[in-house]
Amino acid sequence: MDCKTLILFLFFFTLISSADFIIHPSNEVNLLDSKASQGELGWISSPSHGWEEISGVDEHYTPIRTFQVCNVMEYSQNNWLRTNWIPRNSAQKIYVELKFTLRDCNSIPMVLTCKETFNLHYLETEEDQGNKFREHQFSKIDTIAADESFTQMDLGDRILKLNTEVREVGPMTKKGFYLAFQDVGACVALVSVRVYFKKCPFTVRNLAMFPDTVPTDSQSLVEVRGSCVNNSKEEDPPKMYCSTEGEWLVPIGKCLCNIGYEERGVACQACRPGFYKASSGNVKCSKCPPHSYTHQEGSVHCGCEKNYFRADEDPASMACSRPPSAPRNVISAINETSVILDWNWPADTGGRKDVIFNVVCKRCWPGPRQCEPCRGAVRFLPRAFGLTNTTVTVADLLAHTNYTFEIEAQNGVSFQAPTIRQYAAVTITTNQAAPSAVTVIRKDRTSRNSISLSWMEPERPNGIILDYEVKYYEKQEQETSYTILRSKGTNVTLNGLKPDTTYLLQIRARTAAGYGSSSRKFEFETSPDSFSISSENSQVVLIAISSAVAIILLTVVLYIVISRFCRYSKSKHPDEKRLPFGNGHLRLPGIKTYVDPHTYEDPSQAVHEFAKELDASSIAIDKVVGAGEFGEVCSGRLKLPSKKEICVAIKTLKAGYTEKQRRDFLSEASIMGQFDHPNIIRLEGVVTRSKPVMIVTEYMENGSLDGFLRKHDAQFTVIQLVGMLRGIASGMKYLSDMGYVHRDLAARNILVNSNLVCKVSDFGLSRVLEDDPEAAYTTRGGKIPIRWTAPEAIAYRKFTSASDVWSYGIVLWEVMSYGERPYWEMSNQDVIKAVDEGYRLPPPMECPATLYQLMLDCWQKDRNNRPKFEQIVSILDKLIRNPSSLKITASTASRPVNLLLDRNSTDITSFHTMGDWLESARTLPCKDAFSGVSYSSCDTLAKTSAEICLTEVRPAATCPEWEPSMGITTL
Ligand code: ACK
Repeated sequence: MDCKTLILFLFFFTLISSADFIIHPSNEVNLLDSKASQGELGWISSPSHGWEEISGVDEHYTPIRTFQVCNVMEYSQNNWLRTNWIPRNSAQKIYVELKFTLRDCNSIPMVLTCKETFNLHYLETEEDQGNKFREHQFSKIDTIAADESFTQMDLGDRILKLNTEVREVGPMTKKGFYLAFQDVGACVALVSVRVYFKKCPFTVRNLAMFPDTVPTDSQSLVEVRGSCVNNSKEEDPPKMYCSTEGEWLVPIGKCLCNIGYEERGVACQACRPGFYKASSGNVKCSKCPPHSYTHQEGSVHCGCEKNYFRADEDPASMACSRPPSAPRNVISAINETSVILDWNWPADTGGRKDVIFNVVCKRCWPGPRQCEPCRGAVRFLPRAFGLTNTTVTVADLLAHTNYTFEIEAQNGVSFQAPTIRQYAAVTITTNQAAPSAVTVIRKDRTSRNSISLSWMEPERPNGIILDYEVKYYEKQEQETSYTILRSKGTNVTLNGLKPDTTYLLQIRARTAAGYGSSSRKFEFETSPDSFSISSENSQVVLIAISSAVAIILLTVVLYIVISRFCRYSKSKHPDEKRLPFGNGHLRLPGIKTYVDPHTYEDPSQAVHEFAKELDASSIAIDKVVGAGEFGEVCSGRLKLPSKKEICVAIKTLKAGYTEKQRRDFLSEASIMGQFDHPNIIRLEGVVTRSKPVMIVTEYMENGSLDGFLRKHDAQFTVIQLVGMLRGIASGMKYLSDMGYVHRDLAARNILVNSNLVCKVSDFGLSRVLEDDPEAAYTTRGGKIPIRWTAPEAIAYRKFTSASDVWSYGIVLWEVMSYGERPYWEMSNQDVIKAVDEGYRLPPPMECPATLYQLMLDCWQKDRNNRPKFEQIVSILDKLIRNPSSLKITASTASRPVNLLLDRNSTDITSFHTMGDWLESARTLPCKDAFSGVSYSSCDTLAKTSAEICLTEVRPAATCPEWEPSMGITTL
């Protein structure tokens, strides 16, 4: 048979392929596309009678170049087809997409060497080697088999099945490479070969431009700094991460449009005429406020119309304004030498609220109108300038005098238009008035029987003073008998007084208008007969004694207050973690609560209360399995009193420890010893009476959960993973019910046994601060494992069971991504910022939508909106009972491009809330049956659950080899 007749020339047939109409994503950059070549491709075929280049047309009748081979009638085929040299550009990871048809061997009669595969090879070189071709230099990428081969029947129907296969090659290091196709006896037609790499394409996010970025071949993300678009500036340095799949992740930071520019699309564009923007920021340009305008583009403010102004402190958004009109309807009420002025607000305040009034006083003379500013001590109440009310009292004017008062209105822009002075005036004449009071009296001389005094004329005599009246009396007489003297001048001598006696005295002036008001009472003493302690001296002594008593009293009071405060602060323990109300709700009576070992005065008392003392001779150490904070962690065996041996982990305290280290080391046992739950690591006992000091716990064959998952990447069913997660949630529910806040819940602190039972561990008191290598110092000084910790705990140390729920969400993500590092290689600072800005980790690959929704619930910013551990356990139970609910995955395609996961707007799943789940699921007869149990499939679930309702989870009977046996086969 002519072998050519076996090959199916594509252009005679209809090609069936789901990939026919694929539009390549914009993040793929072609290095080679055989379909794009119109002429001969010129690839090397060796031997020359092997692969054959053929011109044809594709399904759209576009001319294409193809290669085919079909030497199935001859033995020992080894036909090579090598591409031209393909420059690598900057790519590290290359994708090869092959489209081909392959003939089903069974459908070829009387074949000799028919195969249904061919091999794909590559060779990296620094330069084009021309026609030099040596097979042995090539490395194999893969054997390519067809998903669908065609038969004689298909030939009859003229239908060809087109296969599409994609292979990854990398990391590439040299300047270019060749691909080669090795045929070993198949009947195959290569319809097209496309070679491409992926890049994160140029994009603009938050007004920052991110250039085309080629990812690295490794798992880590490439951090890219964005540059602000024109007319904008950085508010927070913009950054994004380029993933290996050519996707942009986690935009952080942003740029803001400059003043005069607004965000339109992905650019900052100038404000249009009539609009302005006075601040940078992503707000729109605003219309010019009333009485202002701008004819330019990109205005930062609008200018004022004629006769309108803006005060320095006026915001650009405020209308331009003008000075107020004059006050209206001024009225005056004269009382002797005072006047009360009242007026109304101006008819026009100029468009402002900051109107004030100034009162100018002028003294005027009759005749040709002549005025001058008031002099002397005219008083204005409350003041003359800057009045905000429409009234003022002017006092201490001269009697019988003409005054004019000008009341001027001003506002914030009056000083900008000084020529326009708006005021209202009122003229008054004061009445006749008595003189004002004498204020200054001086004692000139004192003797045993007389006192000489002088005084100053009243400030406002209000006329000619006719005389002064001097009234005086003995102080102890209380004004019942007094003496009055009259004096034409401003001095007087009082004679006939008693020696060593205190007198009170008042003076008043008299004019034609009558007496003025009396001065205040002045006190004078006549000289004593002989020397005795003066009243002044006795007063000093009295003051000294009372001050001493007051100081003593104050000291006593201060002492009492300080000592009470100290007692109060001592009684409050600094570490809230250990308070029994850590969960934010009151503990119910009858429920066991966690007791903080710190509350024991002697910590070793706490150890012996909660942990059993073991005899060192009952423990056999086998080998070291790891390093803890205080010393080595070993595996070994413990002989129980029943003589039975169990496998144990032994934590030792290294020699040379301080007393504090010993206390901290044993505090873990004091805490662990209080717990009794299948998902909390069980304490067997402690050795404190001999050295080394040891903590003995149950042995967990598979070690820490994070390492275990990394080692068994993608090897478990979703139900198995959910089973593990359910166990962790159940352990955490127990801890939160006990009032214990863990603070460092992370996959590295979960241990896994041979039955895949997960148990919460790591309870040391100093642990979060010292032990965890993930813990980093926060700005407030504490050390916190940032990636696992809730924002409120990072920001202000609010550690509660709700913050443990946040960490549980991260553990959920770690489990579903098989031990991937949360937030990859992002810095702690970037993580804090991104989380604060609302970004959340994206769903891990193949993660069921319901589990991703649960993660998002755990990562609610408001801790009151996070689920309780009890609800998490119940949700996971229901997912396990209804495995089909785990089939819908939260694919990356369904998540928003910028990973800003707004639950309200993102349709991640067809189930809107976990409540839907709770509604739809049935109740499980044995509620806690699933603690730490793994499930291999839905079919075995019912059986397994029934069994574990009856079976206790026990440690393995014999100690396994250290190399962990996963126990997957038993699942
Ligand atoms: O991941 P791993 O193998 O599991 O390495 C760490 C190491 O000790 C330091 O903590 C292992 N380890 C701790 N406790 C236990 C335990 N109870 N059973 C088995 N391995 C343990 C842990």
